Amino acid sequence: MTDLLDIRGKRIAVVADPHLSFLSPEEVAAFSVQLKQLEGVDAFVCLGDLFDFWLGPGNWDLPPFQPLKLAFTSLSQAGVQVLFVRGNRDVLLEPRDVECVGGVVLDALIGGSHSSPVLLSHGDEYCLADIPYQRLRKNFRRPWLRAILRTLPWRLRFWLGCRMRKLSTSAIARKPMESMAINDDAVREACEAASCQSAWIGHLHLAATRTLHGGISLKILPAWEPGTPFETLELESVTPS
Ligand SMILES: [Mn+2]
Repeated sequence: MTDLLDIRGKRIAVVADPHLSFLSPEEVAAFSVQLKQLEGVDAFVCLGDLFDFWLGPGNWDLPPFQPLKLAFTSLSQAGVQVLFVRGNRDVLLEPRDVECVGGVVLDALIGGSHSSPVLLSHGDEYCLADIPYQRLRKNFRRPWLRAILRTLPWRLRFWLGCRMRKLSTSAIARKPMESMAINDDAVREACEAASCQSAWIGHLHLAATRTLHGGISLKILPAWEPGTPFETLELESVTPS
């Protein structure tokens, strides 16, 4: 999973961590309305955790997700590139899972302008201090495990999803921020490998901007909530002051 799509030169709407759930249809509806109101963008990027938990095949068929499915489909039919970066909650997303809405699944991409490229990813890959999570992340990226999980009966996946969500919520609630913290060296290395001077991530559910050692600027997007506008990655002034 080292795909790195380059969409520099395009105007991109970006959102992180909406954590949409079939348990909160009103939030799914609010998000879908925002998608429908998007104008003047070439691409829409969700920087991970679009779903509070991706349950595998059948997830899109849940009634609360119908407005979302429609909104993404209209967007892609209108010529907007719809890009889903895998987060930790929807790590099991496969490209074929979003074909029905005309979307693309990936782990990272490059946006911004040709002179100021920005590396966009979920950001969990930089939280190296969280060792139990990094172990889980590695396992969920093993093709054989992914294949097994996909073929489990829907009811079992639904049960597992609800259970994982509970465990994950309580683990994060207890976790000190230090262990969630970003490893600056990891960000810098990824930026250097992609020839970018800036990185945009989500995952931490807080809004922050800082300049790392070496001059790399890091922007952390807050988790979307109803009423939060999508960010726009403009072609100019992508470097925070
Ligand atoms: Mn998240």
